[in-house]
Amino acid sequence: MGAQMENWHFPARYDQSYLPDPDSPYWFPHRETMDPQERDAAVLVRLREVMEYAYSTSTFYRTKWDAAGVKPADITSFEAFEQVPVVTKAEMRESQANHPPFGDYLCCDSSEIHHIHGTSGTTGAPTAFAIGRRDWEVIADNHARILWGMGVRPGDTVFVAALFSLYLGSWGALAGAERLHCRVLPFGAGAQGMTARAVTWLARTKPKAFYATPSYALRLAEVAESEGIDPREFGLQVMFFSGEPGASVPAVRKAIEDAFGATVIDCGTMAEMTPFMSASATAGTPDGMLLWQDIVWHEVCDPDSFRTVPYGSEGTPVYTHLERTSQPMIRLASNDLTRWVLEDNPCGRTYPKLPDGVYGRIDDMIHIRGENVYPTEVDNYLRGVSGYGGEHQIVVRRTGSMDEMIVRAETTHPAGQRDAFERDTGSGLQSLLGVRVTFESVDANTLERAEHKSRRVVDEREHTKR
Ligand code: 8LH
Repeated sequence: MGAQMENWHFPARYDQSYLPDPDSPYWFPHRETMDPQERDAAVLVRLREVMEYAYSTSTFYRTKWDAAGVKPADITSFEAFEQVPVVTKAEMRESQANHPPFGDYLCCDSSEIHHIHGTSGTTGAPTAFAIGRRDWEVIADNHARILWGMGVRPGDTVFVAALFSLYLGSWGALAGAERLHCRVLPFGAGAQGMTARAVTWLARTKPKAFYATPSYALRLAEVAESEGIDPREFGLQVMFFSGEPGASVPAVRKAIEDAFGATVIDCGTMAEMTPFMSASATAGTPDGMLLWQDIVWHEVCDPDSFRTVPYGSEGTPVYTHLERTSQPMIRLASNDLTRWVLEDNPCGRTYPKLPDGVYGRIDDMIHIRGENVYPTEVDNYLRGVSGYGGEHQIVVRRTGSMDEMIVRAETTHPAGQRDAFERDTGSGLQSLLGVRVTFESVDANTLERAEHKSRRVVDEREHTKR
């Protein structure tokens, strides 16, 4: 069984010169289309191997599992695996504070480290990611394989329009496209005037594929249009996105498709989980995200018990590396929300799927007057309203003892002619969300646009608590 799976080893080993048959939609036909139960059985053996490796090379996992009474050798069923305590971001921060800079979950020799990345640290102490040299090659292979699934081929030009700094998104996309023998344009993002320059370079190089965050793609379309250039002229065919919800939010997806005339592909787990593209749609199954279970083991779990929920149900993703030897994550809790299904995929891959993508973070969900509001619901709604100006903000504040939600949206309607827009949009939002909404409109192009991930929610209740 395992022997039939192409290049199935731990530690992983891939032939760096391998490319599939040009006519094959699959990079590894067997692994991608095999009976999912057989694949899961091979993964279970692998989970034990990865745990044995982590137990013997890291104090972090040894201490954690000893305290929980978990032994790698006992992981002979998925029920047993679900008893393995999850890793939280707080634990990683603590481990790095006590064992700087990479924490005591660094499982490889520090001489093996090839790249250092990290979180931006805007909301607390940054976390450092150390990625081994061999792991980087394996990540590149995995991402090349997933890009192949999206329809990207050797020789295609791939335009990477995301921050080239600590952020792993851009670097991971670059590594995959390089391994796939593409022509990569590591354009970047975030510097003054760079979006206008991106328009020029896209028009000049006419890439086949493009990578960014979804909000940045919308920003780029606005800038192109303001310069009199139709983004469809770039000739993009595949646009793949990660970093935030958007590519699976129906109205955002449609806005990108309409603006650029390209297929929109959603992908992405977490930076810690690089190869983060292990959740990704494909050319043949472009909606939602497939869980490439032989690269990273994805579970969708109850957020309290961290036991998997049945297919069809909502839960929080929990991720386990199957190939990383530097900082392997074993049951990393994401704090995100999603729903998973296992059904026939049109592309023929036998992976489970997140049909609505990852639709939000548990901690971004706004709890107001007993209701849960997902910011993506507001985004999805506003994009369907005629006269919406393209950007909005959600402010939650406490007035007296009552929580109040204010949605401030841009409109293209001229001042003095906004009454109907304000009334209809406000009442539409209110009935969609089930909470009272104070709706305000502002001029188009006045709210801040994201160059990276959007931050549309301002919860002033947290400030008043401090
Ligand atoms: C997403 C998505 C998505 C990420 N749909 N939410 O871009 C992938 C990696 C590099 C990344 O963004 O990592 P980072 O900065 O650690 O952020 C991870 C979080 O970003 C993740 O937990 C989600 O909340 C969000 N995210 N990709 C919806 N396709």
